[in-house]
Amino acid sequence: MDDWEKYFAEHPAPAHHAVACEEMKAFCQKHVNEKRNIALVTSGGTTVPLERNTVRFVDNFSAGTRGAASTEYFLNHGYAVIFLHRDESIRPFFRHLNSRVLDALQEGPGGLLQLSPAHSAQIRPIWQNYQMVRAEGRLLWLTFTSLSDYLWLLRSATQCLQQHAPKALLYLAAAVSDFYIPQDKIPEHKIQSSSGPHTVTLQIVPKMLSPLVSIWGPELFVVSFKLETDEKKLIEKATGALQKYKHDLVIGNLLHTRREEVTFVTEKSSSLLRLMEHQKAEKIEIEKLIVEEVCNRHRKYIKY
Ligand code: PAZ
Repeated sequence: MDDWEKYFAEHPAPAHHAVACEEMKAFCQKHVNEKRNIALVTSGGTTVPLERNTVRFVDNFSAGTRGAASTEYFLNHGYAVIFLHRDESIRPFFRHLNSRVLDALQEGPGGLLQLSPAHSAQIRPIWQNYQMVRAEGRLLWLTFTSLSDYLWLLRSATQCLQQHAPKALLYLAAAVSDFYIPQDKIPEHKIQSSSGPHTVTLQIVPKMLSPLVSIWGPELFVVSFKLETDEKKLIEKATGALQKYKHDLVIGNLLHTRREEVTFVTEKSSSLLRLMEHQKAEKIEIEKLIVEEVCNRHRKYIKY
């Protein structure tokens, strides 16, 4: 048995997994019938529980901005999107309102709260877009919290999309933990500080890109992201991933500059994509440019 098979054998499927699979199947079938391309966008960080009745867990920085913004741009390009995201992470469309909803409201006739004219003008196109996407049933929301929930959904989504290759792509922007605690080493109940210092040994998560590319979705257009903090390592690690897993594209980014620049790495070349000053001033998001480029490359892949 391969390491990844052992991982799935040791970790039960999340609750309602069968329902999520049925939803994905129906969603894909609908959009294949309507001759649409489909993108799976993964977004946000995974948790690694330290207890079975989880009070504490290991987490990471990702808020899901990249995945949520990219989802909107794939939808703008006519794609249907499966948005596989960390529960409570940033969500497409809603992200434009969440943090400023109270500032955007004012009292209207009869004491009813309504959006101020300025906010209303800003939100209207987003709201219209959202309503259109809803009416067309082009966005499927699936949530995960733990690493194991994420991996189960990722495998099922990839297998489902494989039926629709080459018109389906994977855009793996989630920040997935590289470490986990084996099931038999996780205590049932809350770890007690009265027992003294607690040592946890984290095991390496099997590299799921390997079965993903070679077994679950061999004909899909697969884009993975690589995050580093050390600039010197980025291209080397991105190229290494590409050579090892043989998928289509790695998008490299650095923690502190990820909103402004990314590097597209393929087997043949690497190219930097950086927001220009005027684009920053116009508040253009880098995800708009990333998704444009990914869609171009996917179009060529489909024609091939
Ligand atoms: O979620 P966010 O917008 O804060 O960050 C996006 C990101 C850095 C998690 C993403 O661009 C990325 O690099 N994901 C893959 C991380 C990795 O496993 O290397």
